Amino acid sequence: AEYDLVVRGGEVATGFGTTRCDIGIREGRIAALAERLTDAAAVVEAGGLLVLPGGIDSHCHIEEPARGGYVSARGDAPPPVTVNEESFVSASTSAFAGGTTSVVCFVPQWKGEGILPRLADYEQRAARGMLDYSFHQIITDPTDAVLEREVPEIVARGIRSLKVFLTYEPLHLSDEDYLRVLVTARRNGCLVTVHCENYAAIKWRTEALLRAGLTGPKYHAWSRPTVVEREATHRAIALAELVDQPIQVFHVSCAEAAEEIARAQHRGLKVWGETCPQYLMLTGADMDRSTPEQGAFAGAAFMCSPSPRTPAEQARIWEMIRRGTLDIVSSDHCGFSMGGERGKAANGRDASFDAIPNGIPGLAARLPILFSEGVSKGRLSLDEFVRLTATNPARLMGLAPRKGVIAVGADADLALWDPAKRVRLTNALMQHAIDYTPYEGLEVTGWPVTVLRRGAVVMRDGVVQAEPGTGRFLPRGPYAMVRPRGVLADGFDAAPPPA
Ligand code: DUC
Ligand code: ZN
Ligand code: ZN
Ligand code: ZN
Repeated sequence: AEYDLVVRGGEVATGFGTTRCDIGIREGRIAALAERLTDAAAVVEAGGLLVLPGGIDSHCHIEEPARGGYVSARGDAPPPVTVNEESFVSASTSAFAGGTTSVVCFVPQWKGEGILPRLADYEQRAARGMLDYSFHQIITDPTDAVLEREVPEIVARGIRSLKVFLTYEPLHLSDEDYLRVLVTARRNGCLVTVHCENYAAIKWRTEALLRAGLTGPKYHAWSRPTVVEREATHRAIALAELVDQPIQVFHVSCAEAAEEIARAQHRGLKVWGETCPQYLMLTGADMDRSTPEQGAFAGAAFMCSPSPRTPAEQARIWEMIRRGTLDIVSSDHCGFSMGGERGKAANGRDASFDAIPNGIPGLAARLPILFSEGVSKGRLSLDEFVRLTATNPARLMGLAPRKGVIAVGADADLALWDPAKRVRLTNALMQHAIDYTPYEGLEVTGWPVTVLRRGAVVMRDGVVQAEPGTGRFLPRGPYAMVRPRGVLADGFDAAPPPA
C-alpha cells in the first residue's frame, strides 16, 4: 500500500488553519494531506473528530533527581533530598492519556558537580519511556569548566536550552552567575529559560512569616507576592538585554510580570513568556483548604511556584494569552504525592510551608483543561489552542517543523479529539504516578480519544499501548529564533556569538 496508515475524514487543525482532509502516513511521518486518500494498509476513522498535532509540553519535570530542589527552605536549614516520583514510563502514559506526545524536560546539575555525570544518568532514564523528548540543561553551579568545556559538549549532543533559577535555596544564581550563563548561551546558540522570583525577597518574607508563627501551606502564597515575580522578571529581561541573549520567562502567574515581557517585546527584544493551567485554574485560597483526613496539609496539594494568585489575576493571564504576550501554555508538571515519604510530606505533614516541595502534576490535565476552558468556552480559537500547546513550543525550542504542525514531512504525532465529550477529571484518568490531581472533579468538555506517535496508535479510549523504550531523543541544531539580535550598548560586543 502507498500509506501505512490513513487518518480519514477528520477536521484537521494544522497549526496554521483548519481543514477537512485525510492524512496519509508513511514510515512514521506525514506523507500526504488530501481530500481523499485510498491505498492504505490501515485506516483510523476520524469522522466527527478534530485532528490536532500531538501536544508538546516544553516544561515538565520528569524523574528528575533534584537534590534539595523545589523546596524553598530558609538559608539556615539544610534542604532535604527530593526526587520526582514520576518515571519516564508513567509520565509517557500520562502524557499520551492527555494528548501530549513530546516533552522538553530537565537535566539537573547538582552543586559541586559538573553537568555531564547527571546528563549520562538522565539520558538512560529518559530512554526508558515512550514519549519523544528533548532536554533543558539546568545550571546551578556555573564554573568555568561547566561553561567553557561542558556546555559546548552538550550543545554538540543536541541540547539547545539552559535553565536557570533566580530562587530556591540550592538552585538560585546571583546576577553575576546569571550573566555568565547568558554569555555562554549566546556563544553557543542556546535559549535561556528562567524561573523568575527574587530569592532574597522570598527568604526575608519567609523568615518573618515563620517568626510570626504563620507556617501553614497557605502562607506559601504570602511568602512570594506578585512583586517578587515582577522584580525578577524585570531583572532577568534587563540582563538578557545587556548581553543581547534571547530568553523565555517560565510560568508567568501575574499581569505585572507579563507586562514586563510585553514591554520588552514592544521594544523588539527576543523575550518570550509561558504560563501554565494552574495560573488559570487555581488560586492562593486553594492552599487554605483543610480536610478531615489531612487537616491543613491538604493545602499542600496546590503548592507550586510561583504561587497561584486570585481570580482577577487569572483573568489577566487569559488576556495576556489573548494578546500573544504569553504564547506557550506548558504544564510545569512536577508531581509530588500527598502520601508516602518522598512527596509533599518529605519533611513531615506538620512541616512549615517552606519545607514542602513545590510543584503539581499536570501532564495529562494540561490539554483537556486548556481545551475546555479555552476552546469550549470561547476564549480561544482551535487554531490558538494548537499554537499555544504544540506549534509555538516546537518553534521556540527548535523542534519545528518536525514537531508541532500537521504538514507533509512532519512526524505523524496526532491527537484525535472529541470536542463534545464531557469528562469529570479524576486522578485515575491522569494515569500518572502521583496520588492526586489538583483538578479532581473538574468538568471538562472536549477530550483526546486517540493518540498517534510517529504513526503508531499509542492511546485509544484511555488505554495506552506503547512499549517502554520507544521514545526518541530529539536533538536540536542551531535555529534562528535564538539567534541574538546584534543590538548592543555602545556597539561593543563583550560576548561574541559563533560566526
Ligand atoms: N515550580 C514548581 O512549582 N515546581 C517545580 C519547579 C518550579 O519552579
Ligand atoms: Zn520554575
Ligand atoms: Zn520593570
Ligand atoms: Zn518547572
